[in-house]
Amino acid sequence: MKTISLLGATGSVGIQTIDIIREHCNEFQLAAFSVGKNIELARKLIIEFKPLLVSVQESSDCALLRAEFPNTKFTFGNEGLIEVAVFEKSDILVNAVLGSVGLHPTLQAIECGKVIAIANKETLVTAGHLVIEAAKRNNVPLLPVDSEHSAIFQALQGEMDKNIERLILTASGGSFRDRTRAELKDVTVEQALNHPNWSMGAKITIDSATMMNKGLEVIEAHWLFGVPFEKIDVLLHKESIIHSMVEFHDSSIIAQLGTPDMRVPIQYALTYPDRLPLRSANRLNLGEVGKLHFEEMDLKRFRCLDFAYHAGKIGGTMPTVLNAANEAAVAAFLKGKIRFLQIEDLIEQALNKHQVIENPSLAIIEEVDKETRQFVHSLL
Ligand code: MN3
Repeated sequence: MKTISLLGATGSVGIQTIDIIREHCNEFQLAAFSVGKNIELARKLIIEFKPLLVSVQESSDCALLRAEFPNTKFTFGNEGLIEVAVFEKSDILVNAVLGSVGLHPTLQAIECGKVIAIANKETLVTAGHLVIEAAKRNNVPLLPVDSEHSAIFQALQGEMDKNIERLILTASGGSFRDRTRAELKDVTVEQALNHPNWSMGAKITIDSATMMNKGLEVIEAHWLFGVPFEKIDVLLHKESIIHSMVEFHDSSIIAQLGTPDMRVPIQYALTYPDRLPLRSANRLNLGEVGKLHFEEMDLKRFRCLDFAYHAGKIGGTMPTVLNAANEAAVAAFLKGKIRFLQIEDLIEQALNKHQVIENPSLAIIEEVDKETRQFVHSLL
C-alpha cells in the first residue's frame, strides 16, 4: 500500500488522481490533501477517503471543517500546503497545484525524502535548477505527470541518457490552432477555454491556446531529462495520440501513444516502475483513427513558444520572469481585463525589462516572481 499526499485535490489533475486512487483502493491510500476554496467537494472527499490531514486556503473554512470532522486534522494557507507535502505518513507527494505556489512544498517534500509525482510544471520552470539539485542530493525520484514528459520518461525506460539525440514534444495546438494571428485579435475568454482534445483547468487551457503551455513544457523537459534546449523540438500534432517522442543517435525514434486521457500518465507516476490495469480507459484503435497529422511549429505564429525558448536558453531568473508574467497576464485575460494577444505583449515587456541574475537562490526567485507580477499589474 502506497500512501499519498495530494496538493490541489479539486483541480483537474487532482480529481483524476483521486479517480486512480478510487479504482485501486487496495494499492493506494489518500492520507492528506489540499484544496483551495471548493469546500463542498472537500467535504465529500473527507467522507469518502477519511484522510488524516487536510489543508484549505482560508482559515475560516479551516475552522468550519474542524467542527464538522473531529477525526481529521485541518490546516490552511501556504503553510498548510507544506504540511500536506511533508506529511510523515505519506510516501508520495502528487503536486497538482497551479502556479509557482507549488515550489516551496515541493522543495520541502524532497528534503523529507518523499517520492515526487510532479504535475505542477511552474515549479520546474521557475526554479528547475534548485528542484533538480535537491532531488539529486536527497536521491529522490521526480516522476513526471504531464502527458508529454510521461511519454518521454516511458520512452527512456531501459535506455541510456547518453544516447539521446533529441526530444520531440508534441503539441495539439490548443483552441486556436487553425486561426491566423489576425483572427486572434478579438477572441473571447469562452472561445479560448474550448480546447479540442483535453479537458483541463482554465489557466492551462489558455496556456495551450497561446502555446505558452508548450513553452513551459520545453523548460520542464530540459530540467527533468537534462537535455539542452537546442535538442528539444516541438511538433504540431492535432490528434494528441502520440504524446511525445525520443530520437536516439542511431536515428531510431521511440514514441508513446494512447487516447488523450490524463489518468494514464498520473497512474504511471503512481505505479512506476509497475503498471496496473485502468479499466475505464479508452483503448487506442489506430485502424479506426486512420491518419495522424504533423506540422512544423511556426514560432512567429506562436510567439509565447519563442519567448520560452529564449528565456530557457538565457536561464538564471529569466524563466521565473516568463512564468510569473504569464501567470499574471493569463489571470488578467480570464478576468476580462485584457485581450488575448495582450498576454504575449505583457510577457514580452516583462522579459525585455528584466536584468537576469545567474544561478538565483530561492529568496531571489521569490523576489523576482513578486516584482514581475507587480510590473505586469502596473501595465494593466
Ligand atoms: Mn502537457
